[in-house]
Amino acid sequence: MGPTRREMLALMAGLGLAGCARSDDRPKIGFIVKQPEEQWFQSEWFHADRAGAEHGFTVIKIGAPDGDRVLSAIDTLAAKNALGFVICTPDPKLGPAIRQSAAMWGLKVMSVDDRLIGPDGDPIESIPHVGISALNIGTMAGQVIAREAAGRGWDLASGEVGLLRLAFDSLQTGLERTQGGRDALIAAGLPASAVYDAPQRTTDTEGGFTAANPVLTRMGAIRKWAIIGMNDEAVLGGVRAAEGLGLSRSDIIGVGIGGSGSATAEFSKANPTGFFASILLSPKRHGYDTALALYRWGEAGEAPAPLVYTDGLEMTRDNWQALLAEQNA
Ligand code: FCA
Repeated sequence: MGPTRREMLALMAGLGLAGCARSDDRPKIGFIVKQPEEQWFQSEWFHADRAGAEHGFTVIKIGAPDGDRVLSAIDTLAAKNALGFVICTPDPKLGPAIRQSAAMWGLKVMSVDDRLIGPDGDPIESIPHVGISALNIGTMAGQVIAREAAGRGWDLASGEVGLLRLAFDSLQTGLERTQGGRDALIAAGLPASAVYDAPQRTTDTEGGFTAANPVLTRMGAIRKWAIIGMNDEAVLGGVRAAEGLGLSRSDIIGVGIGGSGSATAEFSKANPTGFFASILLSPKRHGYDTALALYRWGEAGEAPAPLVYTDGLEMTRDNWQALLAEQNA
C-alpha cells in the first residue's frame, strides 16, 4: 500500500522546507476567498499582506470558487505547515466540511464576510467570524436612495418609481443587506408593490446584469428606477441593464455596497452615471485585522473575538477620495 494522504502531505511539507528555507522561515497563514477577481477580495488580500509584513508572517492567498477547491486549498495549507486560515467561503453550507478538514490538520479557522453554517442550518458559533452589519448597511443604502429621490423630486408613493432588488437570498448577509434597503424605502413611502426582485445566479456584475435585464424589460412602463443589491457589482449590473434599455442617469439611483475599486472606477468617470453612491466597507478590518487575529491565535494561542460586525460609510462622487485617504491613513 502506498503512503496515506497525511504522509504524502508531511513529505511535501518536508520537501518544501528543504527546498526554500529562507521564504519558509516566517510563520504562515492562509487567506482563502471565493471570488479572487472581485475588487473587494483583492483589497482584503492587500491588507492581509500588510498585516503579515508588519507582524512577521506570510499570507498564502488562495482563490477557491467551489467546494473542491476549498478542500484542496486546506490540504495545501496543511502541507505548507500553515498555522490556519481565514476564509470567505464560496458556499456557507461547506461549514461542516471546512471545520472537519481544519480540525484534521490542526489548523485554526476564522470566517470573514460570509458566515459558515452547520448541518442544522444555524451559524457555526465555534468558528470566529468578522462580517458586516448587513441590515444596518442595507438600511443606509435605502436611506441614501430616499434622500436622493426626494432631491430629484421623485414621488416614491406614486407608483412611477420602481425598486429593483438584485437578490441573492441564499446568502444570509445578502438577504439582510437588501431587506434593509427595501424596508428603508418602504418606510420612506414606496409601496411594497413597487419592489421588483431580480434573483441573481452569481454575485458579480454579469450576474446582476443578467438578473436585472428581463425584469426591467418586463416592467418597461416604469421609467424611474432605484437599484439595490448585496454589493457594488450587483448594482452596477443593474445600472448597466437600465442604461441599456435607454434610461438616462437622471432616471436611475443605484446604491451599492463595498466602496472598493468597482465603485471608485464609476465615480472617477468624467460624467456621473446611474451608480449614485456606495456604502464603503472596511477591507482593512476584514483583511488586516482578521489575518493578524488568526496569526496571533495560531502563534500565541490568543483566541479571536467570536463575532465582530463592522459598519459602513456613505460614499459618493463628491467624497470618495477624501474617504479613502482617511481610511488608508
Ligand atoms: C460578500 C460579498 C462581497 C462583499 C463581502 C463583504 O462576501 O459577496 O461582495 O460584499 O460580502
